[in-house]
Amino acid sequence: MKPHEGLYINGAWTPAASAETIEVVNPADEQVIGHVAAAGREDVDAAVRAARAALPAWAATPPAERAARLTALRDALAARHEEIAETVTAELGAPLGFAKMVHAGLPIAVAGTYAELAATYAFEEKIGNSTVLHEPVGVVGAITPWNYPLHQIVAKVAPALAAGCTLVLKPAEDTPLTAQLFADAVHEAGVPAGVFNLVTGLGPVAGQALAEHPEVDLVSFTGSTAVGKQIGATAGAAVKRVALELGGKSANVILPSADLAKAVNVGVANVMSNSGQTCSAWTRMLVHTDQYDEAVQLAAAAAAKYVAGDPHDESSRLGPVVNAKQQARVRGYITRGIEEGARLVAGGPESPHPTGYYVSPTIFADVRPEMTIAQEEIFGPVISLIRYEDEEDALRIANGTVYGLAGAVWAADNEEAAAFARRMDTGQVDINGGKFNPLAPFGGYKQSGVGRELGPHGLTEYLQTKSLQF
Ligand code: TXE
Repeated sequence: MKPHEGLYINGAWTPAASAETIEVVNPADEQVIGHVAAAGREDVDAAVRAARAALPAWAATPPAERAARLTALRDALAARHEEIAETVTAELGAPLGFAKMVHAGLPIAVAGTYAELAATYAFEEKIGNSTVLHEPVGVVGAITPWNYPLHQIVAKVAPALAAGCTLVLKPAEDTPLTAQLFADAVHEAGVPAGVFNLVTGLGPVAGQALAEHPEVDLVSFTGSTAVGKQIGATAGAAVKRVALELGGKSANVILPSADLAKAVNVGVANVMSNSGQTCSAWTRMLVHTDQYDEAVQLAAAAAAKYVAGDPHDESSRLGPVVNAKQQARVRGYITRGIEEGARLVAGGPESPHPTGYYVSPTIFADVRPEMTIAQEEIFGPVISLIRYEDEEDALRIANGTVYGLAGAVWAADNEEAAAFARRMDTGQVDINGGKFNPLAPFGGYKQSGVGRELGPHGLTEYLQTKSLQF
């Protein structure tokens, strides 16, 4: 797509007051593919004022009409399915097939769920002699990352619109073109001017201005734990609502009764997809000591199938990571793993291609739970295989990080796996490879965040409660 020059404010592409721009780079070949405006404080302020002005009318719009706009938004996104996938491939480097199925397909489905929820949600309920009203929180500042450029946007914007909130979105600087496509879809869907506004820009400038803006009632942030803590502190000081979806170090627990080959293969696929840039990825594989050596062999063989290459080439199963900084960071973690004594059984710190920000699919064996690679989020195609002695040991290891976003448990039957999952300190667990549910709440325990996204739980984040006593 050809980038828009300005910012989408009050229903129109508007020139930015700031003269700064951001370069958009294709991580597969390091070529510049466009430039977008880098909003300054003044631009963010204009966008927030537009959202504030549009709030009363949108909040008072009947839910059925908000649902109709969301249906139109889903349709406008669906009409752009191919273009979204191509754009995500160009600015993130995701293999095109995966981009079509997940990067474009998932957010279209999620937009559909909120069209339905807007129409059916009980925005009013009776409790005894009270009528309880679930009202929009107000103006939302949404700050999103680059790893699932459209999904992260839709997971905030769709429930906010369903709730009757107005928004300003600050997407990641690496993937602004997908955000512009989204703004075009919102416009086409007939969402009234000012209800949704887009300010592309840098995190410490536009993102920070949005998070600090006194006219923003709720900040919804997805990104690094470091920035999340800062945003949480700012919001706390202003007694402002905040939702944080942060990092993870999820455990894939393979109990001795499980189908080992299936659990290992699905586990490797889970981390390799999107080049490991998934906050919920099962980056720690926990295997019983008796099955450990076999699991190491299976994992190394599975990783070898992830051929890194041009995302447009159908034989490529692994794209690059998003930028040079992330590539250096991931390679740094691999080096650290070797230095701390983990055993490399696939991949390594060398890049498989001279150009493009590629990282080799990497498997570490003999990882001890306290090692850096078993504690910190790497955000690349790297898996740590950790040995456990018995179930209690597995549970201690699974729960032994500051994070708690997702996880998986495998066993001969679902009940056995679910019994273990109930004891895990984490927000979402897949039982024996459980099927993805776009209505299930997603979010973190511990330092993985505050609040939930998706489905009705995701909608309540954007609502506040008033009770009338009769
Ligand atoms: O994140 P940042 P980065 C993790 C992952 C990754 C690491 C760094 O471990 O390796 O974070 O990624 C905006 N005020 N995740 O540096 O900086 C920024 O512009 C307000 C996990 O890309 O947190 C972008 O829009 N906003 C993750 C968004 O925050 C600020 C997804 C995320 O960028 C800001 C991505 C500031 N001071 C990374 N500074 C997940 N949970 O899915 C930056 N931003």
